[in-house]
Amino acid sequence: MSDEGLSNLLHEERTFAPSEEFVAQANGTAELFEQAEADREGFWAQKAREYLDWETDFDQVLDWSERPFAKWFLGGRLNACVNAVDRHVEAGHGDRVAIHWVGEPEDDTRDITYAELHEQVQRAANALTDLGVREGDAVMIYLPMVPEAAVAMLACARIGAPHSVVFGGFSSDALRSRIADAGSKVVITADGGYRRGKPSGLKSVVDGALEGGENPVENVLVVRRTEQDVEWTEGRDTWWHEALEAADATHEAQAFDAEHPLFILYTSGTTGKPKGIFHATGGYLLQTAYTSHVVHDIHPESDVYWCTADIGWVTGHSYIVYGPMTLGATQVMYEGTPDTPHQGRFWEIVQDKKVTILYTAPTAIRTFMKWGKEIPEKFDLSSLKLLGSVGEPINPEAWMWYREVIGGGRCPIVDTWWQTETGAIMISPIPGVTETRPGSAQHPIPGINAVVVDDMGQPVEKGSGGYLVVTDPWPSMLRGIWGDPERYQETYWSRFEDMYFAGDGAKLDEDGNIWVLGRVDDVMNVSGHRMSTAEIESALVSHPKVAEAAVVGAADETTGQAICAFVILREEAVEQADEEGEGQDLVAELRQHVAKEIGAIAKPRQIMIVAELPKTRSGKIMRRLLKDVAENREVGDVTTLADSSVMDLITQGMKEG
Ligand code: 6R9
Repeated sequence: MSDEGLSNLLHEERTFAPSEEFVAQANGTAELFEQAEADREGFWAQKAREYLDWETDFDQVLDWSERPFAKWFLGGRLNACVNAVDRHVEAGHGDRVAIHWVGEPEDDTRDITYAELHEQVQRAANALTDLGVREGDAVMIYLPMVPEAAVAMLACARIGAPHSVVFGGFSSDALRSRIADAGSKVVITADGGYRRGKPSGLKSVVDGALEGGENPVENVLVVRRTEQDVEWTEGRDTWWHEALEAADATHEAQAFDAEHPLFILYTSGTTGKPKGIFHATGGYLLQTAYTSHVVHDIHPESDVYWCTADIGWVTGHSYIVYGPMTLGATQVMYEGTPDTPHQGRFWEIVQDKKVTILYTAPTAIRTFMKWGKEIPEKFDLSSLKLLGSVGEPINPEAWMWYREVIGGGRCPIVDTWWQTETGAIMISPIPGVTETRPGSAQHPIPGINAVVVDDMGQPVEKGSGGYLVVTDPWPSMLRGIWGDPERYQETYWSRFEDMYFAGDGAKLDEDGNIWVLGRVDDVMNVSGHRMSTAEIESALVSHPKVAEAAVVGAADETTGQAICAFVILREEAVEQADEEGEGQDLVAELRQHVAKEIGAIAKPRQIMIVAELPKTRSGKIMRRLLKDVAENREVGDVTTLADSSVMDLITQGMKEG
């Protein structure tokens, strides 16, 4: 963000206090802050017993002796699936709708009660056990937004098999490396999913990942969704519905250690290799449930909650499956995109299902702004009482639009900062307490200690910027990077002593509010999805015509950042392109290549073929300068370049191209 943008942000002085009506019903209160401050571990211990059912109570809250490896709720044993499903049925809420599922094709809907969910997870747990899945075995899930995705995750949790969900937009190659990293013996997928009115293949992508070479996969369970033709490998592939029908309808769940790994989720880091972030059962379940209660203000008996994230991202894990379900909430799950079959689809769903709490991303909000307020205005949105935002900084303008146009000026907005690594919300307004400020995530929630520090790790003064760090361990913190404890220590705990470095830059305003500004490392944020520059660069360089590549995230009005690539061709390819005048075809070919290597979401918006890249004398690519070009700015200081004429060449080429 430019300095000018920054000072604009920090002059934002509007505040919005919650209405009396909201405060009167709010779950979160000011006392939470006092309690957490007085005795942080005692606070979390009390919350752990309030929000979760333990088969065996814990005898130690936190063990931080092997820092930065934390253990929470030692001695405690519980089952995440029992907490998210069984106990609601036992408490007499079996008839409550757990999921109002809305398919992308209109009128394709299903309501699933907690009792139905209970039967499904038991059958699925038995089916997985029948396939030989045991406690500790990783199961890969590659599914569209269908209820079976939640069932599959919960069934894994039920038998203590950590799930590894991969977003449906990833390619065979991306799947293959994740299967190998986690050593998954079983993959759960679907024939396909709907995307903008058309069925797209998923099973075929899994088949591609398992072709040639060795892999640990023994069984593939296939959910039937689109009924498209699929290839079938006898002895390996089984239909999900047949496996569940054949399985026993009851399953006795066993409790697992609080520290037992619940799931692995891959996320982009600063190097090309994605990191398998893993979370432990007890602390994760606690903090997702607690934040669903005090931040999203879910009242399970009366609210209809809707989180629009995909289950393949951490937001779907924490705020579709584990948080809301542990509370026994009723929620909407939507399969499709916001513009299928029309641009009012989200608002039609809010109206039809009487959604009270909506949790979505700034990129979606900015898209809705672009489409115009006339669209949501056609629908009755009066059921809404709270709005949430997650995934990237929300600019004050989009925040105000969200508040006025969607929230009718009456709904508090919670701008929630957190990460795959933090597992659950860390910084956010508490909606019945905090006076909200457009564009700022504001303060750590009760129980969490986070600050903004300078280069030396000292807290910054009000009005200054620095790095966002978490100063004390928290229940839902990542327990590590799967198979790579050193990388965990190095990535998060080496920049500042004894503090978790999140990778984000932040500012403190004069009132002490935290403004998260975005990544300070080589990770881009495109529509709220983390993409690593290194990962896309290595995909580009794997193309036979590419010699070198540099990728930057350029500011983009809708997606926050957009992927821009600068590519140097191999000599043969340059000659060929000149002769045949096929520069444009080559750009299309390279974009397609990235889609194949990583997935369609990683396709660069722009690829520029250049003769040289700006490098320092030590050979480091100066992405800052490329970013200036990609954002159409005057190019900054080039004095540290080995060859300062390179930037002239690039900008010249841009003007001509
Ligand atoms: C939950 C999620 C994490 C990164 C994080 C930051 C950005 C998330 C934000 C936000 C500003 C917010 N981010 N929420 N930035 N304000 N409210 O998004 O997890 O995919 O791991 O991304 O997203 O840069 O470091 P994840």
